[in-house]
Amino acid sequence: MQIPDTAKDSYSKNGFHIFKEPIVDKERVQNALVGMDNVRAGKYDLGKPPEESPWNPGDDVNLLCKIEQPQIADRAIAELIRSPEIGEFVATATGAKMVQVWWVQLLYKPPIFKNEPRTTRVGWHHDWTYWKEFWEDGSELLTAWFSLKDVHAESGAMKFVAGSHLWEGMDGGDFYSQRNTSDDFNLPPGKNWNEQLALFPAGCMSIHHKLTLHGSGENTSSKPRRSFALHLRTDKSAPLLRRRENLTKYIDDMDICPIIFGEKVDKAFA
Ligand SMILES: O=C(O)CCC(=O)C(=O)O
Repeated sequence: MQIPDTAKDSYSKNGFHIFKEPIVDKERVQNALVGMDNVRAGKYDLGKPPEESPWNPGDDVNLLCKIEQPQIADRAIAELIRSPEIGEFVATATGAKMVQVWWVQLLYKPPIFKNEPRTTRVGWHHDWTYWKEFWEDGSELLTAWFSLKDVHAESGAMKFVAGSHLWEGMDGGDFYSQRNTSDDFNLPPGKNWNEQLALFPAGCMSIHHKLTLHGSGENTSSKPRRSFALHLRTDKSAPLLRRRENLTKYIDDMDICPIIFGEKVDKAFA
């Protein structure tokens, strides 16, 4: 697999990059689709449930389904998220010596219900808002958003604001906001709100920096949008030990939080 050499420049300039060629083989993607269906149905072939989640089996199927740490519950999802190809692409774009998955979210966005929009939008936010109390300042953290199905504009695709990872003071976004408006942010002088949709085929992914503003609209297609968000760290990161019991609590468990590129090299593991 040829990794595009534009990835590094594009990621550092825009705060995101879209890999439009399939990254892992079709079989792993197909197996993960079955795994996603099983986890949504409460069937756990690894014998354990996922982490406590905003959506649980039996909840309204017309709502955005977000399930935390599904790889604890399902073997095929665990296989997908440990794909070394994902690690190689991320390392190429970031220059990292190590890439570790530290949290995973299953994201299933159903089509809008009988022309009635439900709460399936994702409001503009950056991820650091939710992570900063668990990681040392300056930690290099990013997300690989991996799609199991083709993503079209009408699927409720991810949108990124180009260059926003370089702006200061963009805290205050809200994942669950249904507003989807840039009015909630004060742009730095001279900066423009340039939204870009992340469209790509099944088996591909986008990556985004912890400070890049992103969100997504509702799914007006006839098919669900099906993806995983892999929250990643590089060797230039360290969890705050006093908060270890929270979002970083699995970080020493290599089954749940596999290193997908390089070897453990940071002070958290010293
Ligand atoms: O799936 C979405 O639309 C949003 C996901 C997200 O916020 C993330 O991966 O950081």
